[in-house]
Amino acid sequence: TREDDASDLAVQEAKPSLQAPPMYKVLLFNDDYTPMDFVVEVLELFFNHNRELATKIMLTVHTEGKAICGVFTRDIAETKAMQVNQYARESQHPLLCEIEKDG
Ligand code: TYC
Repeated sequence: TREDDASDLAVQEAKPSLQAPPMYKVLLFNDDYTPMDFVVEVLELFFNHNRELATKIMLTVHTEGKAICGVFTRDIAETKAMQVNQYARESQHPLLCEIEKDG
């Protein structure tokens, strides 16, 4: 309406965002030294997985070389990977976590 056109000059109207944000996989990689219990703890602490799923993901990493821990927007994925790598370093384990664009 003419009133709406006029009020657009002063008021920012909310517009629904139609595009889902790009998603990033957080991957955990196998190594020969990190204890299995530590990897399960990481998956519980940083990804909120229960013991059963954390154990399954850890064993997938152990046998396949890597596995997906979760899929997040870029900022969340980067933060989780940093937190995991920092905790592993502090604990003197070589565990490696990386992110990869989904799709
Ligand atoms: N391969 C390790 C071991 O035998 C266990 C392990 C699992 C390490 C998953 C890293 O991301 C990992 N102790």
